[in-house]
Amino acid sequence: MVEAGLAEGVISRGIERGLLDVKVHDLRSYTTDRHRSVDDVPYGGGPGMVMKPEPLARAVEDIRTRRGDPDAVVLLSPQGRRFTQAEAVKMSALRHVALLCGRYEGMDDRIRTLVATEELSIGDYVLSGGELPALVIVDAISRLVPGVVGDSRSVDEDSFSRGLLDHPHYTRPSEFSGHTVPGVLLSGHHEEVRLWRKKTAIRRTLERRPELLDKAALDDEGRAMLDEIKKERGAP
Ligand code: J9Q
Repeated sequence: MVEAGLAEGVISRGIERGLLDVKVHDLRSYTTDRHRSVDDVPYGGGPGMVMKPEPLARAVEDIRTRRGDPDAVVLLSPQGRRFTQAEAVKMSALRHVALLCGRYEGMDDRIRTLVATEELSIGDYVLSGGELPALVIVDAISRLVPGVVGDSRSVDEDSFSRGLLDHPHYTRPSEFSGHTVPGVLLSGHHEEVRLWRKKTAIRRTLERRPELLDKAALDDEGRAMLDEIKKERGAP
């Protein structure tokens, strides 16, 4: 599943261009028993299986030997702190990150205390394992590595890099199913287009994710727009 995700889109382009180096390690190849067991019954009883610590610890040891010490060993789990764009920015500055994907009901907690340097969650939903969260994190980090995304303006203008939701986008035709494109976008007035996009982004953020505005670093112009929007909407 992870290999399939790495072979597509922005990540595969970054790997092809030598800007990213991503290696997937199969836990089963770090087992020593006949059945190549990566899980076992939980101490204390109960349903489900728990991932054994030894194969994971051996896998990280192998990473240290082959590729040098990682700058972070990240355990993906619903118990982790939330992975945000700010986390992506911090991680994109690291040279080497190891992502540990748990499966089944959980992982022996000594992997967290002895091997992991941090624990991250991509959101509050139940998944079958950490593989898709790991791919999400690789994608978010890869886009921030210079050269991976062709046009760096796309990265700078990306929704969360400004702390706001995006404004709407349109392309041809100018009328589709009876719905037209806002006139200002057809006007050729670059400054008016800039102001419309900024104000629309702020309005959408206020309507859909008001909590983002508390953290967003609005400049004087942005704050004036927010005041205008609130006046237009009337008393809350
Ligand atoms: C390993 N649900 O969920 C959200 N972020 C990470 C996870 C997760 C999960 C199950 C196993 C990670």
